[in-house]
Amino acid sequence: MTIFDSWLGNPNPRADDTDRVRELRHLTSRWSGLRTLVTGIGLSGFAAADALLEVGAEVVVVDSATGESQREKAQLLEVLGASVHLGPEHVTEPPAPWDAFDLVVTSPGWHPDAPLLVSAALAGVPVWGDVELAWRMRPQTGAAPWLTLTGTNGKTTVVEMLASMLRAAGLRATSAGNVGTPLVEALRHPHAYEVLAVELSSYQLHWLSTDLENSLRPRAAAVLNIAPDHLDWHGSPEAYALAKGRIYRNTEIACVYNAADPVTEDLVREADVVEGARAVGFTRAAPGLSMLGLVEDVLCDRAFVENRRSHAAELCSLKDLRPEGSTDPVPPHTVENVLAAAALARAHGVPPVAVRNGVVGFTPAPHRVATVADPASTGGVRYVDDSKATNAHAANASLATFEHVVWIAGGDAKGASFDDLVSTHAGRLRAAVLIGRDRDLVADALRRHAPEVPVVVVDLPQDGTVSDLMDSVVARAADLAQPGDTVLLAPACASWDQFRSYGHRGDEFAAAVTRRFGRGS
Ligand code: UMA
Repeated sequence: MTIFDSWLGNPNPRADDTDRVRELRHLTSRWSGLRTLVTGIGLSGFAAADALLEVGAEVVVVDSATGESQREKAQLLEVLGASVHLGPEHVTEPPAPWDAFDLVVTSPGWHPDAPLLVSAALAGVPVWGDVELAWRMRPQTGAAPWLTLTGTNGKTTVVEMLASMLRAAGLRATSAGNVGTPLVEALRHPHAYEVLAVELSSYQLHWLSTDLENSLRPRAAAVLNIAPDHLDWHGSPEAYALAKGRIYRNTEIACVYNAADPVTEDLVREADVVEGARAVGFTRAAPGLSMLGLVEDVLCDRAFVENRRSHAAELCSLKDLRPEGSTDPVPPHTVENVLAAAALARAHGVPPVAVRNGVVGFTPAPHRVATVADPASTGGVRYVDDSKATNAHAANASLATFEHVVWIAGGDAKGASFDDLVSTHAGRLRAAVLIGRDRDLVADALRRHAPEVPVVVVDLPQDGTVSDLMDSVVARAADLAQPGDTVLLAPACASWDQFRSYGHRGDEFAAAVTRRFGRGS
């Protein structure tokens, strides 16, 4: 038992795998007749139920919601042979006595304290997440290796960049996992992939099996960074970090860590890995032995080269990280993201030229430090959408990119505090415009650590829409900004209290900027 299992075992009891499920290692006849309860009919639950039905398992699905999308998916699964129960009354007690089930497969968003999952543990029924299920359902021969990554911030960017590098090397590759495509779905793709770039959330890592020997075995694994997040789900920063650290278990070739984030290196040290697996760091400084890093403006590799004592491979330059024609500064975390993706790709044998081509051919997803209006069209102020900064750690990275900032912040804080963030950046804050349910937490931190900084609170107008809200936010920010400043939407909070998603929040911000400054922005 590792430190992770002992820690995670206590607050959230889990039943060990039974003999019946321990033998489920590949797509063999043993799956047929397996009696499963799938909790959740979202992306991962639907994909898990579908895959289980295809291999002949008996499948019961429960979900507390009864909306149109749940009902449509329920109908489809029922046609395929599942029994589906929707509604809050079905997620407290099992639909039949527990001895009618061999295995529970849970969707990652289900909290470990969910009554049904606690009840399964007490009855000795193992609970796997959809990632464990996908791993066990890989074909016995020729299965694509997994390059896995997790972290508080940057996961989706890095996993897409990694997939881009793998494809640039001529490999049939895709991104899967928390990024959006459930892993069981990626596995069943008609043109089998040669390698998978896998993003794992702390929730998904929590729900890996307790049976280390048969569980996930990544070719290479990375933790990008660890900062407090999802504390309401995991209960403590330690439990969150340890869930993240599970990604290194059974790693075959390289455990990739962030040299600037000692917790990630500690997690490598604690991990049970395959003999011969190496620790490989990435750094924004000159790389030491077994590291990837930056020398002047060149990103280079001193880990996966021959003669690494005296030699480094050139991967790409800082210029390659900017969009064509852009003179925007390269945010420090972008350098780290590229190095992390490159480390995983290099562990899989991708040549330096493909790393560079993968970087150049990569388009970042929206709402990540994206300029939505440049100074020429607004009287000298840059407007930047980093709505994806849904926690303090991400907001820290984007605030660090700009010199003078009118900061738009607030939303659902998910149990976090903002003292470190505000005290670190007090000197660069021109003003703050605060929104959302937990804006007082941000305001309190500003009062404590940046009392000189003007703070404006903007409420959702009565009977108004979020577009009206964003119009006021942009108007107040524009009044406070001086030429040369950046108005930065980097809320350090989730968006769910007022918006459908961080994407919706960012779109509303960009639309409000366009309404104020016109299309040329
Ligand atoms: N449900 C219940 N009871 C509960 C909780 C949920 O009945 O107590 C039901 C909901 O009504 C819903 C279903 O379960 O029908 C949703 O399950 P889910 O929340 O696990 O979501 P999925 O649709 O299966 O999507 C999940 C990931 N969601 C979460 O982890 C919350 C998706 O990550 C992922 O893309 C998808 O699997 C495919 O792998 C999203 C996410 O927000 C992007 N992740 C978090 C993050 O990145 O911070 C971790």
